Amino acid sequence: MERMESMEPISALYTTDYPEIHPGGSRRSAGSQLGSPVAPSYNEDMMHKTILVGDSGVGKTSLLVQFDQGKFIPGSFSATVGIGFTNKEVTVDNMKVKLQVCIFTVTHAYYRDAQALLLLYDITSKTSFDNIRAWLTEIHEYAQSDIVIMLLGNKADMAGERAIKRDEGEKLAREYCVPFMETSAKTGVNVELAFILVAKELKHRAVRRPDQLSFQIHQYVEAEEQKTSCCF
Ligand SMILES: Nc1nc2c(ncn2[C@@H]2O[C@H](COP(=O)(O)OP(=O)(O)O)[C@@H](O)[C@H]2O)c(=O)[nH]1
Ligand SMILES: [Mg+2]
Repeated sequence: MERMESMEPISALYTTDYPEIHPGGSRRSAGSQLGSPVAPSYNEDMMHKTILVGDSGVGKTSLLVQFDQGKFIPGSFSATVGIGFTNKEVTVDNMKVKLQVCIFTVTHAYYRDAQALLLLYDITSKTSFDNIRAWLTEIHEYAQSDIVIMLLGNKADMAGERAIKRDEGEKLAREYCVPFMETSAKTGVNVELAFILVAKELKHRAVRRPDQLSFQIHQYVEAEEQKTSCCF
C-alpha cells in the first residue's frame, strides 16, 4: 500500500487559520514536456502544481488541511485571500511524486500552470453541485488541455443532509470523462487516495511515451475507493 509522507515541516508556514499565502514562492521546474520517442525516466525533483477548485464552503481548505496534517480542524476558515498551499510528497510505485497543492480565489491566471485539479462540490449543497458545470467550462477554457482532473463530492460524512446522490456525481463525472470519488475532509475518507491517484496519473504521464495509452485513473478509483454511501 502506498503511503504519503511529509516532505518538510510546512506547518510553520501556517497558523491554525491557514491564512492564504501570496504567489511568487516555489514554482514547478520545467515539467512534463513530452514528445521524445524514448520514455524518459521519472524526475523525482519535479513539482506538480495541483489546484483545488469549487464553490466557497465546499471544503477546499479542510481537504488541504486533512491531506497536509491528517486531521480536520472544524469551523470556517477565513475567506480565502490569495492562495493557500502545501507541498507534499506522495509515494507512487516506489517513487516520490511531489505535489504542490494550492487554493486560489482568483483562479483564471493560475489554471495555466496547474498540472492537476481537484474539483469539489459539497454533497449537501445542490448549488455547489450545479455550479460544477460552470467550473468545468472555465477549466476547459483556461487550463492546459492535458490537465489531470478529478471530481470530488466532499462532506460524505453528512449523509443525513445529503442533497446530491452519489449516482448524480458519477453521472456528471462520466459526462465529462473525469474520475469521481466522494470524500470527507472530516473523517479523511478517500482524501489521501484522491491525491495518490492524481500523483499516479501525473507520474504516468511524465514518463509515458507518446504512443502509449494514458493510465486509466478511473479503474483505480473503482478498485480502491472506500464507498461512503452506506457507512455513516
Ligand atoms: N462535516 C463536514 N464538514 C466539512 C467537511 N469539509 C469541510 N467542512 C466544513 O465546511 C465548512 C467550509 O469548509 P472550508 O474548508 O472552509 O471550505 P472552502 O471555502 O471550500 O475552503 C467549514 O465549516 C468546515 O468545517 C467535511 O468533509 N465534512
Ligand atoms: Mg478556503
